[in-house]
Amino acid sequence: MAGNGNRTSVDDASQQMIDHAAACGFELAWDRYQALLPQCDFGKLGICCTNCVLGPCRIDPFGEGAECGVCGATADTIAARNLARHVACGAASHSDHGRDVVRTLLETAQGKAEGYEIKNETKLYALAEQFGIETDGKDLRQVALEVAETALADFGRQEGVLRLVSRAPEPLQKKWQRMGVTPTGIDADVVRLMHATHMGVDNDPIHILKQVIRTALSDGWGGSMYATDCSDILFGGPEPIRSRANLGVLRPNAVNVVVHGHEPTLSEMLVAAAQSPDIRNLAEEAGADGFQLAGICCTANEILMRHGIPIAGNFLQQELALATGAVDAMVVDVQCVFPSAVKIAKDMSTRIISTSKKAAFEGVEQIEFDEEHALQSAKKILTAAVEAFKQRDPAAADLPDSSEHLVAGYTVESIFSTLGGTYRPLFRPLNRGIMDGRLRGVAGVVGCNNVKITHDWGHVEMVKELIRNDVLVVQTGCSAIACAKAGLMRPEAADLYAGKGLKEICDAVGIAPVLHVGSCVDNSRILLACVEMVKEGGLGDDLSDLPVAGAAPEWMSEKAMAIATYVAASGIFTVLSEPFPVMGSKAVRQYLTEGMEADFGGMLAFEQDPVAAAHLMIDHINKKREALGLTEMMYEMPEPARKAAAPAK
Ligand code: SF4
Ligand code: MSK
Repeated sequence: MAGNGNRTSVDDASQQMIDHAAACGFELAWDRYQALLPQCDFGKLGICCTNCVLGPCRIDPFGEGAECGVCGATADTIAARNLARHVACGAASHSDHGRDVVRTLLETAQGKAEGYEIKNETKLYALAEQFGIETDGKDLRQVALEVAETALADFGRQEGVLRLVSRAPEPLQKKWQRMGVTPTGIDADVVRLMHATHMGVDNDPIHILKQVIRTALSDGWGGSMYATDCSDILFGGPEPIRSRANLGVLRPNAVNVVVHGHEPTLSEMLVAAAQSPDIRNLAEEAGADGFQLAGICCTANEILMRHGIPIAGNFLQQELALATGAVDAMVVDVQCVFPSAVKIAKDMSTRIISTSKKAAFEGVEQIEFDEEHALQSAKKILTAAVEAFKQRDPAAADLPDSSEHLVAGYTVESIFSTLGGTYRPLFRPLNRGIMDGRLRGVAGVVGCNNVKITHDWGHVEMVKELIRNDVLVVQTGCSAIACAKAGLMRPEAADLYAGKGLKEICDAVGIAPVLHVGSCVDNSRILLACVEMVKEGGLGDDLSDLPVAGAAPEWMSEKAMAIATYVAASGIFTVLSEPFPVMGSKAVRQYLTEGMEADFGGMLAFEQDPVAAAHLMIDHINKKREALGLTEMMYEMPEPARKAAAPAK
């Protein structure tokens, strides 16, 4: 495992629970990983194909065995096709989430979705205007109906161009046209990509990669962007809000309900139901000190951003939360939920409640969430949690007493008002900070946890190194949760960790050096913040001109592969810890890490050491500054915090 000495996690609360789990005999993801070693090298290199039953075929990377599969497919074709299937799945996951939010907006407009209302009229009207929908003389519901129908049509669009593509700067749209990768329709692009990977269809690795890029773009500038926009319309646009993060937010005497997964429609309603008098009475009658709602993974980020509901933990803390014995209900929907949750909860009073029509867990209670009767579904879930609380053995619970303060809730709109100061509503202070050399640039650091790297180490080390070098950091997903737990999202973090220039900006506008911008689908907010930086002027004409970079220092999911691909194809240099499983193909590796830059202005790099990766990003940002003629920084660059770690074995 790459990382920090003998620790499994750099987070003390997590390390405490990992040790506790070992003492209790609970098996965790790290144990299963060790039991699986050595993992298959053909899989890692992406040169095993199971796309038809003439195989499985695997190519010898050293040229001593088979050079191609039974059908003649080479390592290049196989690796590109495997990547295509991963990205198709990642894009489908974000986009199916986005579709459900749009459908909830539609049902709300039709008066069919109990308990939901349109909370952000400004964003609704902005989207209506972008779609060219006439709003004069129409009531709010009618406008919402037409917006939702127009957005849904983009999911089923068969030809033409995805509507939100027009938000990208024109030079970028032209690059996409030239390369033949402009997204058409969210569903159709996934289907076409899957078709391309069928045995005997697309065999040219670079041609396959172009199709991969088109589908990834239909996620970033389509499915994910719709998920964010329509969530903001329905549930309200986030504003900066204080909260806390880590397992210590769970309370010994409360009915602890942990929501885990991704879709915000149910969790929004759980927040409302937990405040209703009848449900609060139920908890009191059971002897509880109310409800404690907390989140894991991206559902956590959704309700943190809009309601300040605290975060229990990130991806690799899902089993640790259960191991506390203090969780009464873990309410799960889709994506990133370990099947193992059932095993850990089995011997406890904890109820795992599965709520999505799309996912079932063997042996798990299903309370299917129904948008038409959302409040009733939420109350039923909380009632089950109260029943579990009554069964909880307080003596068996072991809760770490640790959580950290944070500020979350930044969006393109709220960054406008926070950073805008006297210049509201402009990105001018941000651009000016970069131009006058107080800020070196901006980095988006996102993504998961991975058992191959000490838990949270990659995120925290990378982000500390970036802010020390005057790079403002924006974050989503489990990476945001890692840095929140490490105290990097408190305004005081600027004094402790930021370089002098960044600290001056943070002090002037009262922000932390690390800004939480939401869940995985909210990476679309980062794209749009970059668009606003270009529009503001002085930093070039395209996203690829900006002194910005992206990273996923502990990524693990297929969604992360889709995200990294659309970010790079939008012109932004992006560093990932684990290499994509394509390294068995020279052609695919070279295109992703070199060739892409000439075509799109952005490319990928793979570097497991987070400090070395941060310096790849800083070098890139410096290169972009130089191209813009911004060679002077207000303060000198500090010495690196430490030497890069030796490459992981
Ligand atoms: Fe083998 Fe070709 Fe079938 Fe893949 S598609 S399993 S390489 S025969
Ligand atoms: S939840 S995709 S582990 S960021 Fe979005 Fe975290 Fe990665 Fe899932």
